[in-house]
Amino acid sequence: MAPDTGTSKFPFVEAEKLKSAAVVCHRNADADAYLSAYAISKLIGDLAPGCQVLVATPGGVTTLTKKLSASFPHRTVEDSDDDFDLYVAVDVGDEELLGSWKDKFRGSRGVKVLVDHHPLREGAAYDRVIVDEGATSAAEVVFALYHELEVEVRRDAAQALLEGIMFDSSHLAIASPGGLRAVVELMDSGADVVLARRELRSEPDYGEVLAKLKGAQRLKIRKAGDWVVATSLVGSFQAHVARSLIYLGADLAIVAGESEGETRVSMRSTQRLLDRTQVQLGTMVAGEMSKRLGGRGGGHATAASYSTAVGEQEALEATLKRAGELLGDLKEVD
Ligand SMILES: [Mn+2]
Repeated sequence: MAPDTGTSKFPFVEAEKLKSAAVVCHRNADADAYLSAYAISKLIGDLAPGCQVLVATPGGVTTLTKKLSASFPHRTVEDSDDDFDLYVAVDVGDEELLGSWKDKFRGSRGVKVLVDHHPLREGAAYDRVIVDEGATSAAEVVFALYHELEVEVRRDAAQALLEGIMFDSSHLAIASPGGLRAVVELMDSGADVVLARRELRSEPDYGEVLAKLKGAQRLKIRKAGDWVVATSLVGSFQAHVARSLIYLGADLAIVAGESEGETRVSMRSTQRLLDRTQVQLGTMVAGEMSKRLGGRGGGHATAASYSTAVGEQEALEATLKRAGELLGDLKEVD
């Protein structure tokens, strides 16, 4: 349970005793994770000016995050041998995504806090949890924290949070009401939405473009009643390919691929499919499949993934079978 730190508010350590903190993103940190971590670091700096904060990005960052880190520079490490007074895990979802930091958390004397918009997993080793599953981004949760603590959001943190929200909400298209309210307040704090759009634009990544086009080339179409299910096999960028297949018009996209002895299956569905069928990909497909095949997985209602040791073909077939159980018999379309 939570160590008695004498304070019930974030960061849950008295300011005078808080000398070192690590804000830990999920593996391969995306824009929401990194920018939320950046804003949390600023918040800790405001609350405990004597604290040295670093951002940890286990396994590195995405190409876009790398670009963003030039606009939002912060001392960043992948691993560390140090122990910290405070650990804040942000946007992580599955604890496995903490990489080398997972064991570090378990062995540490420091206070461990989770700030997230993914559902909390049972058995996770946090002392304090700040989770809002209704938020479309971790950045919204961080913004709410500033609000609750009555700390003024300074312009650079406001810009970071705005970009985190926009990144995780398809440029606000799927933003929650709380997310939209946060955006207005962040603009009042000096965040610039035109700048945010420009900064979030990424250079095309040749590997990603190739994966998406190959994914389209290898596309298989099935129907379950009126639902269109698209599947494909690619060695990398499975999530990007699945999202592209949704843009092309599929209701459900399942994309599998093997690399480094592991099969990764990513899936996306439309909001329409979720609304009409109540099929939650994170729990009902990815979570369920990782139980059936061995592995780990989870995610959101319309975006989820799992990894497993079985081959890509077997994983894809098994996932399709699961889709059939939930949506009705699948028929191949020529
Ligand atoms: Mn996120």
